[in-house]
Amino acid sequence: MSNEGKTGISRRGLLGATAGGAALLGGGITARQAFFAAATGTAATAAATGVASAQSGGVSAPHIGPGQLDEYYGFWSSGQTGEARILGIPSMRELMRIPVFNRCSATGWGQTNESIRIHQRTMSDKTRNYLEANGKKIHDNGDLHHIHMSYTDGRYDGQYLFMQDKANGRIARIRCDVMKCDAILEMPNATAMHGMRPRKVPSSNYIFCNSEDETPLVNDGTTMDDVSTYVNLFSAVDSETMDVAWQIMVSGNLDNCDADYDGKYAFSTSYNSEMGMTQPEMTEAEMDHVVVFDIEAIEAAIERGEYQELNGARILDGRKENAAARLTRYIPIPNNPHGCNMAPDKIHLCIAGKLSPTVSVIDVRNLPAIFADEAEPETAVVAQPELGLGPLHTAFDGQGNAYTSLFLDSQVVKWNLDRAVRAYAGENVDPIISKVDVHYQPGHLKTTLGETLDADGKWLVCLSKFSKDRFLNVGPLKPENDQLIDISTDQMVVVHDGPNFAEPHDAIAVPASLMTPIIKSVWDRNDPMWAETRAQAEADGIDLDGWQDSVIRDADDPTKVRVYMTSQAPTFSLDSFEVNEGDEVTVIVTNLDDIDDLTHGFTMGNHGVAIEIGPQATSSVTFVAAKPGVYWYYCQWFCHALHMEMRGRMLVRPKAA
Ligand code: RUQ
Ligand code: CUA
Ligand code: CA
Repeated sequence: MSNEGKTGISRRGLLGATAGGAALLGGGITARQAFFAAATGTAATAAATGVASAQSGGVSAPHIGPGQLDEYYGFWSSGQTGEARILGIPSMRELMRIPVFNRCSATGWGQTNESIRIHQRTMSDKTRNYLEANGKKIHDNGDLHHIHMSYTDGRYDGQYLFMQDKANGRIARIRCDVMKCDAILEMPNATAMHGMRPRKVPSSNYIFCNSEDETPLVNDGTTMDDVSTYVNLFSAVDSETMDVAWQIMVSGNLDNCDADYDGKYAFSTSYNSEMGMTQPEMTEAEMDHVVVFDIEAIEAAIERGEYQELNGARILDGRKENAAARLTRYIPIPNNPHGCNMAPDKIHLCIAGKLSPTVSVIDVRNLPAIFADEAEPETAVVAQPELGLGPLHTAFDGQGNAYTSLFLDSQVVKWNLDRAVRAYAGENVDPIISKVDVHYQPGHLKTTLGETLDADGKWLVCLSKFSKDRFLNVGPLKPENDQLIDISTDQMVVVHDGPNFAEPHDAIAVPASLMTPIIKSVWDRNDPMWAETRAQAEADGIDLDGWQDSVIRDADDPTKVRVYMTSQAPTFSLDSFEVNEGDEVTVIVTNLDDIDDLTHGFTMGNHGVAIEIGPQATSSVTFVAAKPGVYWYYCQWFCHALHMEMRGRMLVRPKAA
């Protein structure tokens, strides 16, 4: 069978198995047109599929009763909301939100000095100046698509969660012991961090991330009109220091990425191999590609000093024209591929075709010969099953099966990897096992532990982009629909609809038994989160671990006042303090309560100031007391029968006229 026949879009492939697809494509329109048409289509079109739903009745949603705990922690991204979320699986109850790239009214994330330091740690002068010009200290938004946990030897280790911000080109880390963000990296030289994965083996020493949008390498406005100066960079972040380890220039753009289970390679899809600047240009070529990165070769090239340094990052050239360096290889893949998912069999990498109805399966054992120029890049592909319309992402059950989301068909298809490989080799076998309707237009889908060697084949969460008629109408802006699917049998069964706010792109599931010993209920008094605040307190002669009720005026700058207080339910140690109009006031609150679930807050009325202080934590906030008068501060986290009485006054004395 010629490669052409397998990769070309056949009429049968386009029609797929669905009536919806047939109706859409009846007029001889292209797959590309169908993709964009269906993305904005109606529920009726999307749901009118020819394949019977596997929902057979008789299987009911898993009931997790009041007071019962879930079996898995689900860590969810939230897209343009910019936060991370924790849901329980299988109950799909939302347990917590962790602000990362967003501002949070409840916790003061983005407002406390501690969180601003995290935001500003690697901020470039360019960003800082921009923010200052707009009266800001941090970006107020983020676009958090992908969230992944750190690995040791291909298994989750419960230490960190990593996530990216496509909007402002950042990578962040959450510490799993306290479930708070503790580091943000503003990526130098590259924009639009999209695909992001930790290395899986031997450990997640690197976080790999893709820049999706092409820009001039030196993006200072001098070569804007010359598109030939545009590049994309693949970056590796040191997961401990949260700084850039190295970057490598590629041909084309980068979309999603993954890493293998041998610690040798990373992979990125590219939908814009054309380097087009308009949508027609980006979808022009029949074939785009996957870039394969040889991690050891890259490390050796860095070691030999073959890099150029720009803004503190070491950059290698992995573009096609530098093939002789053997840092990268480009494997042709049809038509704007998207998802990039490594199977836990350690062998197969699945690339979803998006505009092609196929998933291309790469056998990583074929890669060494391709790097050695002993085989053509296309020989890496060992299967290319036609699965349906708009394949976006693939998940695995650890039993040799794959699950691919079909955006246009509004379905999940279960298929067998081995059968797909045999079919590609000419055997007459059908890789498809079953399909199930989902509601509607699924993006990512995730199986329990499916991105690890512990894939257990129990649950699949399908993150559907549209909910349309599945819930009460709440206005033109509707929730998403995260559906829970039982995959313990060949017949997939949708057991739960989970409405969710904008816009979970991705999720992972981690057994509660792994996380429970790691997650704390009370902070350590010496936590590094407030190390700088502690240093300031020591300089001020304040013991942050004891009772504090001090108002200290800065010796060098008398317009700066630091107000130290403690909180213990239901009181603040200071029931009033006084400052002068125009003072820059820093309030530092230490929560001396040391029991589970006793969070206090500090809200300064009429000042837009509110922060969370967890049990045994210290937190601080700085504002200018620009309004003479009496202002009450209060605790905004319900903590005690006398919570309402947990308040005090700030007296702002008017400037002498
Ligand atoms: S992407 S819907 Cu941002 Cu993960 Cu595929
Ligand atoms: Cu302290 Cu409410
Ligand atoms: Ca393309």
